[in-house]
Amino acid sequence: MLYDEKYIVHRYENNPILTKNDFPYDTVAVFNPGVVKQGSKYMMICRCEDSSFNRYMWVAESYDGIKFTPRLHPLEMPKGDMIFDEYVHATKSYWDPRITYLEGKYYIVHAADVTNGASCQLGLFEIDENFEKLVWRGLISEPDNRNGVLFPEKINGKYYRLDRPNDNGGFDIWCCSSPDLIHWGNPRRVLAKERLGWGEKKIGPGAVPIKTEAGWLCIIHGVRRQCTDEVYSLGVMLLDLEDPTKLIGYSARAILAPEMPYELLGQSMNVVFTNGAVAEDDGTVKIYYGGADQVICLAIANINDLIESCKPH
Ligand code: BMA
Repeated sequence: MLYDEKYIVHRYENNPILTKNDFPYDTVAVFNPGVVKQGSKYMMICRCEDSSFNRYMWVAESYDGIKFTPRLHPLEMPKGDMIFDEYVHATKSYWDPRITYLEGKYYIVHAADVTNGASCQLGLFEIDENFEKLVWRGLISEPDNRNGVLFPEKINGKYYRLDRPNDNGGFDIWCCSSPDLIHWGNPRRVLAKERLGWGEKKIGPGAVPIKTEAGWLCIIHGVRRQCTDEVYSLGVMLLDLEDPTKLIGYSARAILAPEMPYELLGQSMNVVFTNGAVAEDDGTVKIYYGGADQVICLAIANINDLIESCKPH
């Protein structure tokens, strides 16, 4: 790791860990992966794009959390569901997958630029434990919403998710609940972008919330304006364990901001963006993130440092 004691998140020194060259097809970019650990194995679903701007979800596997081997082909998409075929598959609109292990099953919330006139909606897949067969569960948000992520357990009998409504929700982070993962309601805003200098334009959830004694630790992203461009950085917030609509704290400073060449220059400039993190037994957290919408990178933090950064400031 590249240790710099000014920071609490440390980049892997051989970043990026996956690039388009690791994939056999006409792949121009691979980024923003969802990641989950199954025993000693890390399962990653990458967001891949080809030169015609088709998107694929592509599984890569690892036994050390660093060297990931992509499979030979992308995941096959389910067939025969009218809504999926018409609104999602028609535009290959499954991107930014976030994988949650919940009650013995693997769920993937993804963003979808649906073709029904609305812009973005959230979609839900289920996948088997070998990550071979996707099952479509439906569109699960109102338009216009993106960056959805499920909590890894029911809380007081209900499922919870974080999401990011666009204009009408003010580009803030919201939390809502559901009895069945399909029908969602009771939306509450948990964090407003105005609180964050590094996310003054937009904020959104990132990786699956991590349960800690201090609360649900959530790695989030924020966007700020910079002259003609936008800068995407990462931060953290802490939510109440019993009621995740209640904010305990958040990091006033970004925990990771673009500064390496692979974060500054790519399909988009100045972007670090996460959909997946793994909390390890040794108290560290592996954060997987997309660099400049082009490559996949790894950074590591100590979980206590992340919690500490959410304390009042
Ligand atoms: C967000 C999402 C991400 C992307 C980021 C930067 O709105 O679309 O997939 O990494 O923009 O372009």
